[in-house]
Amino acid sequence: MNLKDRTIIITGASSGIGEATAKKLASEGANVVLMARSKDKLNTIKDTIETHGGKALVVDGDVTKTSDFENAVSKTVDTFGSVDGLINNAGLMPLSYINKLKTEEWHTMVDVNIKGVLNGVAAVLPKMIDNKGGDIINVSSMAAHRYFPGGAVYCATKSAVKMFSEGLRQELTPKYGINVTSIEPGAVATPLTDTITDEDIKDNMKDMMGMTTLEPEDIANAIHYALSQPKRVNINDVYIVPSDQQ
Ligand code: NJP
Repeated sequence: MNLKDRTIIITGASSGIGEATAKKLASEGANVVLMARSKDKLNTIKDTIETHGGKALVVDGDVTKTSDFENAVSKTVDTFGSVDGLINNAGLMPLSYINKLKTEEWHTMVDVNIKGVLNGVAAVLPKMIDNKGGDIINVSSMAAHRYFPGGAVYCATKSAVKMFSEGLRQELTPKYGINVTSIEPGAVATPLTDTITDEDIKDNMKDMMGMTTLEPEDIANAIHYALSQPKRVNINDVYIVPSDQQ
């Protein structure tokens, strides 16, 4: 399906996968709505998109705040007239070993990685139901398939996103024509690991230097693939890892 003039909100659009996805979808003709907390970065990305002939709107917001999502949907409708898609991509990964009891970081991951996704869905759903269709793409992780050291809470949040996506699909796709996809990437070269404070995990990360990673554009292409299918096709899951990763 052609993305021309479809309006898609992308959370976590200020860097990494979200930024690459915004640029890709805009280059395919979509109106993209860039949501994150870093307004300056979003404005720079919007300028780049517009320089290349695309259309973008910046709405700074925190996905943990329902009012920020409501504001994003309202500004989107005011500017472009509808909301056709939501990419719940914002996320954090402050990995730590459980015995360090970094409980604040656990709660932040639950708030952003899980509740942020729920807030996004709650904000767009009434419009999509009225429109009799839409696309919801949730960025989960290979962490939904397997645990890795220091990832107990992160893996739990991404498992929740994967299973929530399946529930959404079963309840919304046949009844309302809202297609739902869970994207499950392996390692991607982004600043995601910058939030790690556990020194033991940081040491482990040094051992992983040199490991092959995907580029954010690889995930953007997977998201574009899911979005551009004919309406009758629902891509349930995209599990995408570097070719030398087990
Ligand atoms: O990371 P990064 P990625 N409210 O750090 C935003 C998943 N994933 O692109 O608010 C709103 O470049 C933050 O923006 P800002 C991962 O779990 C990745 O890799 O300005 N936005 C930034 O734009 C995540 O779900 C890998 O700080 C908030 C964005 O989130 C998604 O991919 C592997 C926010 C993070 O961008 C994108 O992450 C995998 C808030 N409260 C899954 N908090 C990987 N990179 O290897 C953060 O399996 N953001």
